[in-house]
Amino acid sequence: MKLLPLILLAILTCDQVANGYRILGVFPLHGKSHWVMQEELMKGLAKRGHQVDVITHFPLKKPIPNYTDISLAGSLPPVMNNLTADDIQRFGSSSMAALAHMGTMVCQLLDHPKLRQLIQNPPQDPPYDIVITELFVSPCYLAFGRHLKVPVVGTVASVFHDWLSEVSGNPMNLAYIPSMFSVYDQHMSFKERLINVLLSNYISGQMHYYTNSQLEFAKKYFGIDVPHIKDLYYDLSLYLVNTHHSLHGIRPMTTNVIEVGGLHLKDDDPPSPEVQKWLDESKDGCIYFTFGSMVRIETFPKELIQQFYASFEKIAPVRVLMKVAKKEDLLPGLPKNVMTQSWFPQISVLKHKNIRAFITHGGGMGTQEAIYCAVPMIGIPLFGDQRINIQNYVNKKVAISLESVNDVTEEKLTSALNNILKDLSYRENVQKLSKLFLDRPTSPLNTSIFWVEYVAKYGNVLQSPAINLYWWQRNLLDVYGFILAVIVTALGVVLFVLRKLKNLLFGSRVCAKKDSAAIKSKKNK
Ligand SMILES: *[C@@H]1O[C@H](CO)[C@@H](O)[C@H](O)[C@H]1NC(C)=O
Ligand SMILES: *[C@@H]1O[C@H](CO)[C@@H](O)[C@H](O)[C@H]1NC(C)=O
Ligand SMILES: CC(=O)N[C@H]1CO[C@H](CO)[C@@H](O)[C@@H]1O
Repeated sequence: MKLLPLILLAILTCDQVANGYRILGVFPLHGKSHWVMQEELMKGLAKRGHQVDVITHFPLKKPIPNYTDISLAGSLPPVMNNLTADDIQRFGSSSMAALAHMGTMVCQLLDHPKLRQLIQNPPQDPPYDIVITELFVSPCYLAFGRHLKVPVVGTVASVFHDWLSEVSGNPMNLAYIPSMFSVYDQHMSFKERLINVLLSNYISGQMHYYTNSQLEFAKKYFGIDVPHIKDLYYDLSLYLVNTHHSLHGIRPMTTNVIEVGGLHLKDDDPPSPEVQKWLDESKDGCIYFTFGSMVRIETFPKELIQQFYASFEKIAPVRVLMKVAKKEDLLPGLPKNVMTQSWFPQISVLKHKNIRAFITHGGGMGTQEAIYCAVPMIGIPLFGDQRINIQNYVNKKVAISLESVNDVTEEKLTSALNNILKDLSYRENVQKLSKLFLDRPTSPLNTSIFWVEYVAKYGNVLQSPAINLYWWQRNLLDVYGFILAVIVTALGVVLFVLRKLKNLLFGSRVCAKKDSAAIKSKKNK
């Protein structure tokens, strides 16, 4: 009788091993905020019993079974805690050309000895079953799939990029889907829709145009020769996108585009005893302030830091926790109600019952953490998609925006802080939004694992047939054009026949009149 559970267990274990895939994770981008999503996915796959090898700039601190790092650490200058106020000014004005150029720089890592070794001698025992890579501005890495003859999964750490719509065949109806670089919501006026169409087509065109030169890497390192960079995207079997309808709106997704927003969210380590004590003793509430993992607040101009200090002093006895990478570079005169640390376990801090608000630059991951922990936000966008992220939360009435870091004054910040602290509607709204965001049939990690295994098992079966059509076929312009031509021709024929009929019926009388008139005028001369 006791044998049955044992047999079942044995079957289950066998099943696990038999279904264990060998997975190559390709994440050569060195931004920490992009990495957190990839890290959770790859760790989750390893815990599930797959053998994962991961190309990354962030090797695991604590090894876990079945997870092997192919570390690129040190091959690019670090960006974590290394972005100054000047860098941000440059980023703020960066073009698609600059973004694509950064992508090309990341493609140069294909020359890294570890990657060359991997490309020339991919493991055979067992060989890879599937490749997972992050999609942003380095499509050259898509060539790994074709090279290893396995399906490719792409992850997207932000909203689905405008330039992926065409290559995935995902419907991007610009009448109600704002471009990722716009600040529109889903209700656009005529003018906004016009700009949205122009902007989205412009950035997609630019991105494909500027990344097309990355074909040279596909050719040099993989021996793959295709006419256009877009051809590499057609190898993608699945897209895992860090969005969710509760936060990013309602939009159609084709079968192989799966929303897994919040994949990186997990409970953190507890804060240090010092921070825990500070939070517990914040009886009047505490504000958490960070510009994320990359930006160094201490490099901002003295005038700006003074505005922050003055505002924080005014809201005392409410306390502030502030992330500062290098305390020694910070302007002296920090108010007594502010504590700084070089790093905080962010989710544990945001979850603390005394936290009342989050001052953020509006990064995709940090704002999701705020929603997860139901904390209202004050946004100070710095660059990239941060403006639209914050605008989106302002529209949902869970955030107040200070528009730009150049506009921050003591008065504006204090007024925003007082609003958030006193007007309870922000808190109520964010609690509702948090529930909408988290209520799912299964976790985003489990959803991702399911679809990765599905594609590993069945191959390229989810792709949209739309990728085989030209844009004008996809929009049925040829069909509508044909119908229009038929209608115009039919109208022409009817008009022609009518005119002929008219001539037949009344033609002789009219001619006779004309003739007699002509004769008369001749006679008069
Ligand atoms: C910061 O980045 C710059 C390049 O932007 C690099 O030269 C420098 O080494 C980095 N600093 C640190 C401390 O890594
Ligand atoms: C995710 O999957 C694991 C393993 O199958 C399961 O134990 C866990 O309960 C799942 N989590 C959720 C939230 O569904
Ligand atoms: C496929 C694979 O390598 N599976 C291994 C995952 O880790 C467990 C525990 O270390 C091993 O028993 C499996 O063989």
